[in-house]
Amino acid sequence: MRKLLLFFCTPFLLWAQHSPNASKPNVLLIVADDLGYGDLSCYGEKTIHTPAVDALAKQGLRFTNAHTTAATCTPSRYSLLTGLYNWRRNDTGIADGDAAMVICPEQTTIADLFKTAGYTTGAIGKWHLGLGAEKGGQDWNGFITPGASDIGFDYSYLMAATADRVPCVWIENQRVANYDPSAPISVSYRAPFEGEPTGKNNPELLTKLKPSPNHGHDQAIVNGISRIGYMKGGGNALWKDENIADTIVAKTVNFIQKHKHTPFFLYVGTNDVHVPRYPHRRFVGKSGMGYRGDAILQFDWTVGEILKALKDNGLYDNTLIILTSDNGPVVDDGYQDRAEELLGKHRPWGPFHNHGGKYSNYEAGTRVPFIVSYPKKVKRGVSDAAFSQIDLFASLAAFIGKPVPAGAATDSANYLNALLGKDKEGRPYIIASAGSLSITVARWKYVEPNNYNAYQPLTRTDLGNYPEERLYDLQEDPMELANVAKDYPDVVAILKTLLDKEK
Ligand code: NG6
Ligand code: CA
Repeated sequence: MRKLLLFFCTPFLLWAQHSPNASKPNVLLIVADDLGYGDLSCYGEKTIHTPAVDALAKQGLRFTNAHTTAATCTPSRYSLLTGLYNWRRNDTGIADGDAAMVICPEQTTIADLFKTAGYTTGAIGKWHLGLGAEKGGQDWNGFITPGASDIGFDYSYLMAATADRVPCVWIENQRVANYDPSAPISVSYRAPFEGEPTGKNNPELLTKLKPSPNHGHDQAIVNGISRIGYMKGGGNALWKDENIADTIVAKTVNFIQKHKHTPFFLYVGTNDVHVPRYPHRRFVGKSGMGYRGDAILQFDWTVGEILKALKDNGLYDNTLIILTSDNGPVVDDGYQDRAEELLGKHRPWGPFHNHGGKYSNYEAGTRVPFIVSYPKKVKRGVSDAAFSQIDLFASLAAFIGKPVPAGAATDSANYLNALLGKDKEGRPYIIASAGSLSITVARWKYVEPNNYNAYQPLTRTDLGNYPEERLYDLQEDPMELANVAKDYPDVVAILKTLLDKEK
């Protein structure tokens, strides 16, 4: 009887498995954290080997000229998810772990777009876009609202901010995962909790990583690592840094399996290679570059596992995969992980300015790895088309044949043809923000003058800020060493006008 049932049902099951997805491809967005242009072997690095990402690049399209809108996480992800420039607001800077939602529920996100198109939507991993209605007002022991579900995500499994910021717990569908009632959670970014050890006062408890001097990661201690901010409680719900990548993989694979019969949009933010870098022991010592290199290998493994899950579930060919990073690389970002001294010949910045990565308006701050795979339609190879993450919203709307909702994503334009490899030029100009704004048209990059700090001594970052206007010829000078503004006043005038028009 069972056999007979199976015989009659099989064609239906096969149909059910393939039919809905055939018309609506899945979209998977993998956003690495602080992964530099030079951190992947498919981007030409000989010092590190990233086979899973390289395999994706090999059968997809690898972009050489793709950009974030900002050189840090919160503003960059804000723009990616909303299609709005972060610099139009003054409150999208690096968010505390108890920050309120940076994207208000009234705004339309890329997740809303997919949800209204009949997709199941998910966000897994690093969030860093605030939770709750007001700073410090979250109920970490109950329902945290508003949250990801209010901006279009049906499912969420998130770290509130970064691994170096409290609270160090996973938040699943707006409640602390594995909540431990015996250890109620309190969080403060103002003052320590009485009786709770801190990295500053109890360095003997820092069994896993010590903070770098003066960075400020010397407050609450969780899992033998001190963090930014203070927290109390958490008990069994506290994460173990060495398991973060495994958790992200497990939740992602689970999501893929669960939704394999219906179309999904999944946003996966890896914790790698953000600080504190404390990879699983499977990866420790494997890169020869210390924890930072090992975290890159862990990232590569993460990608491999996710791709495998897509393949195992028969979804790989029908999933548009985009892999990118939220900002450029940084070496010492707050912990004594020996990243600097073990770097050797590795250049996280690739061909761009040394120490001009994260936080900087030099190319390495905002030009990022960007790989697109969709075996059905994406041309294989390398694309030099100019692409900005700001355009993901409108381009993905076009991909699924939906109009951008009225009033939403007003900075986002449709460059789907660039994503698919049909358009070799891409966006006519790229705007990025880090300190000041810059605009790039073809080989020319103009950076507005400003009076911000030129150098960040803690991370040894050259921020690229100058009191006079700058013009770089990226073709001749990808390191942006020579300011040629005085030699090309006409180019400066054109770029400045174009930028002013956008503001
Ligand atoms: C900085 C932190 C840095 C990192 C960054 C956010 C200090 C001195 N440094 O403020 O360690 O957490 O914020 O990184 O506090 S991001 O990739 O999420 O934007
Ligand atoms: Ca980041």
